[in-house]
Amino acid sequence: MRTQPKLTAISVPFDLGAACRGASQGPEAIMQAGLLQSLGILGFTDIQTAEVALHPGGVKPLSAQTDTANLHYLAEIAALNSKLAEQVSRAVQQGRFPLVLGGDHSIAIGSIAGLARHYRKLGVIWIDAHSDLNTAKTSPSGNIHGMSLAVSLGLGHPLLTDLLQIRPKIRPEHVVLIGSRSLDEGEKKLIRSLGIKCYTMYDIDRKGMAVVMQEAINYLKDRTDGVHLSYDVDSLDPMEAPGTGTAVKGGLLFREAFLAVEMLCESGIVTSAEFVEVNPLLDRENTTSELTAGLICSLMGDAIL
Ligand code: Z70
Ligand code: MN
Ligand code: MN
Ligand code: MN
Repeated sequence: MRTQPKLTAISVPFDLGAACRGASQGPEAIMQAGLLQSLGILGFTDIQTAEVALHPGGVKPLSAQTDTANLHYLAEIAALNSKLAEQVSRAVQQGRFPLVLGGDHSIAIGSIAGLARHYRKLGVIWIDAHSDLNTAKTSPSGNIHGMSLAVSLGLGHPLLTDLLQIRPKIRPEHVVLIGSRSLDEGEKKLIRSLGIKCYTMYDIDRKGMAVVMQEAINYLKDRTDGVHLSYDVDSLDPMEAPGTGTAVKGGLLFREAFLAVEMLCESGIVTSAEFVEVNPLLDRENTTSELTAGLICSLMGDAIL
């Protein structure tokens, strides 16, 4: 068995970036699916766990939603992500692979901020039914989980874009979107104007997942100094992953989803990852949390043979 990297699994029980509650219970459900035991069997002998929460211990004061100009829970999301950025940065500094368990997708703001302190040309693979490229101006919902990629590109409220005093965190030519099928008008405009590489479900159907992933890997390999995988489980078809807040029909099938992470594993380019939007309250017999744990294991090195 090969020597596995040191891991820090960072649980982020947070869901104020999403429209509905429940993704805050995602990390616990993924852990309950046996993630750490499975990684242990794969030879990960050095796994540290950490939790980043607004209210450690789970005591949440009931407060009114802080609503700043179409940015629901702006203050809470900024505070949470600033903690997460420090935690992710610490893991990298200690030579450990940061594996972040969400939580809604607004936590990508903190993950990417922490990574940006160490990688000057950070690549991001964003596997998602959505592109999360809205700003307060274009967002139809005001939910910040639909804005986290835009924020990382430097677009949005300064409380979010300026975390760790680095802005922008990433560049558009270092981003690859995979699985897109529900894009708002403003997001489409931004993808076109910034020239962001985007593999929609149309492209996956036309070319096949193997070709799409190989292109994405080749594209990022030479131009980046690290690659973060940001995996939103709503990229999966709702038949495969019912336990998520905004399921969108026509998504990735089980085999496509596994092939993608297996090819990423084989490529060796991934230096950090996060898995987000698992909502156990909407799940069916833990299908989605178990699938997510399986995808994480395959990304980290669970060879079939
Ligand atoms: C829509 C918005 C979104 C996830 C929903 C939806 C965004 N584009 N992201 N669920 N994971 O409200 O901005
Ligand atoms: Mn998302
Ligand atoms: Mn999504
Ligand atoms: Mn949602």
